[in-house]
Amino acid sequence: MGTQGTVREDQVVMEADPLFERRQAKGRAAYRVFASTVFVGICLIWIYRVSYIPRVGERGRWVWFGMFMAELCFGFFWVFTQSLRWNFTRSYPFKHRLSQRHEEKLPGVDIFVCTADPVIEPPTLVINTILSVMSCNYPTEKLAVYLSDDGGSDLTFYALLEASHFAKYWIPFCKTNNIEPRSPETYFAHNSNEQQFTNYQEWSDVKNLYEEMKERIESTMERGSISKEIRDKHKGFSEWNQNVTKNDHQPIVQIVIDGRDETAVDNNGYRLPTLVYMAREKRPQYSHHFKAGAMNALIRVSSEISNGPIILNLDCDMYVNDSDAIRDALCFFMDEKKGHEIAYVQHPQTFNNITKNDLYANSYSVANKVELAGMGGYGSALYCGTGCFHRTESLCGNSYSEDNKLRLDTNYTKKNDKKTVNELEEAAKIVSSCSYEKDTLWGKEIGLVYGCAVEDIVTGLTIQCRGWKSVYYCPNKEAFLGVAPNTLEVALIQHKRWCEGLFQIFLTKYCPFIYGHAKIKLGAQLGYCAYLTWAPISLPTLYYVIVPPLCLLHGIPLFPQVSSKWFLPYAYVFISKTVYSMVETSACGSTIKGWWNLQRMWVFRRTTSYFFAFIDTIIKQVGLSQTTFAITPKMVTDDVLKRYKQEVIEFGSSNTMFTIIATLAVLNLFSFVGAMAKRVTDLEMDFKTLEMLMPQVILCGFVIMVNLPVYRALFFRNDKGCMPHGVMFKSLVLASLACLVPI
Ligand SMILES: *[C@@H]1O[C@H](CO)[C@@H](O)[C@H](O)[C@H]1NC(C)=O
Ligand SMILES: CC(=O)N[C@H]1CO[C@H](CO)[C@@H](O)[C@@H]1O
Repeated sequence: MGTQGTVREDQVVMEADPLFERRQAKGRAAYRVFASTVFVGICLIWIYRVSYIPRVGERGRWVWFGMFMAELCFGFFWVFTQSLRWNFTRSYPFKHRLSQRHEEKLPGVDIFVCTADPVIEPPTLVINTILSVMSCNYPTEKLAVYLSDDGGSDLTFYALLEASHFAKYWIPFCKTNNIEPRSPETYFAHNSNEQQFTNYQEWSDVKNLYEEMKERIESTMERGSISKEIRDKHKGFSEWNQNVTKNDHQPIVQIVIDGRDETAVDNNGYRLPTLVYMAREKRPQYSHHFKAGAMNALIRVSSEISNGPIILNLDCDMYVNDSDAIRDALCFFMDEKKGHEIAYVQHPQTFNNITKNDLYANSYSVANKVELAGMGGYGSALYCGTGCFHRTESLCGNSYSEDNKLRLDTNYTKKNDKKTVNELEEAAKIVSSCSYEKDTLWGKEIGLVYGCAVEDIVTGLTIQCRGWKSVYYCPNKEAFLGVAPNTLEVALIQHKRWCEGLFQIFLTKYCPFIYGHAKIKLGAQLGYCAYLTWAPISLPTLYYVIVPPLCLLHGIPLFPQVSSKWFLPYAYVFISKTVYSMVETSACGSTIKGWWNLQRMWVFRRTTSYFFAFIDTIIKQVGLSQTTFAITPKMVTDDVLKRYKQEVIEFGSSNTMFTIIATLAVLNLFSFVGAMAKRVTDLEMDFKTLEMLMPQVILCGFVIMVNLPVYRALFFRNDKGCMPHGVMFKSLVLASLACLVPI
């Protein structure tokens, strides 16, 4: 009888409208036909290379083999990128249905914010992120916000305390006036015209409070230490004695706001969310495993304190731009039919400081709107390390099973209700100590995986291989906005780090073809490889921007002549790929100039970041060096910022990457000019040779066009962001030497 009741209830639920739905993109069949024709073109190119190898003793025989290898690599890489487009689907949640059906039993959500250095990531940035999540449209007693401070800095702790006081004004202000976005810095920067606001007095009071708080934090930052007066106000400061340094200190856990406490209320009398500061123990003799280590410590600390079944993981510079973001994500987890399979819901990484034409190609609009959605279509969305909602149990190493169906509803939070704040803090300190993970599966099977510079991607892969599905959700209104690099150097260094980690995955046991074999779909395995093989694709790219121009200079043709039928596949593949990417990028909201900037960044990244990453990964694989982790600075001088806003590329440093960029640009220019000069002077060069060199002239011309800003920075600019003279000198010498090498 009891069972019958359950069955009936289930049926009712089954018939209810789903909380989310997936729709396949229109025009998929047309795209597949188009992609197939390009593939035929690629095969013809391969056939041409194999059938026309120069005979032994003829010039350019070895160069020809190189061209074949390069085109083979490009072809395979293209196949990988196609799997991202083959199965393109989009997901749509219905949050009003969630509110109707589940408002009373919404699960607890633990939000993890990670910061690593108070100077590179200023505390004002961090607390803006924290305040934006604290004021989300979600029952506050079910929210718990955790800040992991790997800088172990009392300055960050101080900023968090200030934020906890300001939150009492900010949360009710946001909720009663329904303002967006809820990061005070962004809100006040975009709404300086208070006239529109009905309750002007309240508006200006809150604004003043914010400005004053920011002022206090910034002056404390400048002083570099906390005054005695402030220290005496909170017991937490006693943790920072003279022995505490960034890389050597005891575990510090402070519950700044205890969400269970009935007196912890905002100015309207509503309960505040829990707010916790954590600096896990650091000792020089223990590896701390960078961000993955911090995340794992947060998983354990949160399980002692709030124990929410859902985790949201954000970078410290990533504020919430849509206060309904949590509800949107929960639609996926709480869907009665499919929700129990879902391990995580990844949002795109988007940024609020992209210039109009996206100078450094940081918006990743195509990746965000097309490629990652394509991975989501296989149920294998990538975990990108920020803007991701996780089901706690899947992150903790559990495999997928049918029983997960009921788990979200269980009220986890009850477990800790009896403990005092002190007891909770002590328990949390134990689990955030260095030795806690010794001889456990943390970092291997539980939590985020250690030993990789892109711990997020590999962790996502392991979760999928345990049978879980993951969702990629790209809303029209961006839910989370971060800060993108605004200098070329930082943009390239960031890519190098990603690319290194990605290639490392490819070379280890986590290679999707092996690790994911029979566990994730073949399309997803190929899709992963479109990212994991960034590093090796640098080699054919370098070959293509060095060898054809040099051969042009020396009069060695490498492509079929324009009037030959073999020229057609080259022309077709090149033109169709270019036009398609232009259309795709524009459809994703980019300008044509933005597309052009993307082509340039694509050459820069592949010839520098990816190449260095390739070399470093190989060196690491043979055991000559260790993983390092560079945090990318978010703040730059006004001068640099001005150039960024004007979209002038910043080269002002002697990084080896810039020498490579400059050398390649100069080399192509020399070859082009040299070849033209020869044509004018050398009357013997017959028409046929000229026609045969034409494709190389086009290729070389394309590289020169892409590099126009580089020539400007080398020879015409004189601001601080131009190429340093040393770089100019080196590039001229290297390019001249290369032109002299006999082929
Ligand atoms: C962020 O939120 C604001 C306010 O709701 C909105 O106008 C803006 O379009 C959002 N930004 C992005 C990039 O979606
Ligand atoms: C933190 C940061 O660098 N923010 C900048 C992002 O870019 C815009 C211009 O597009 C600047 O106004 C911000 O200051």
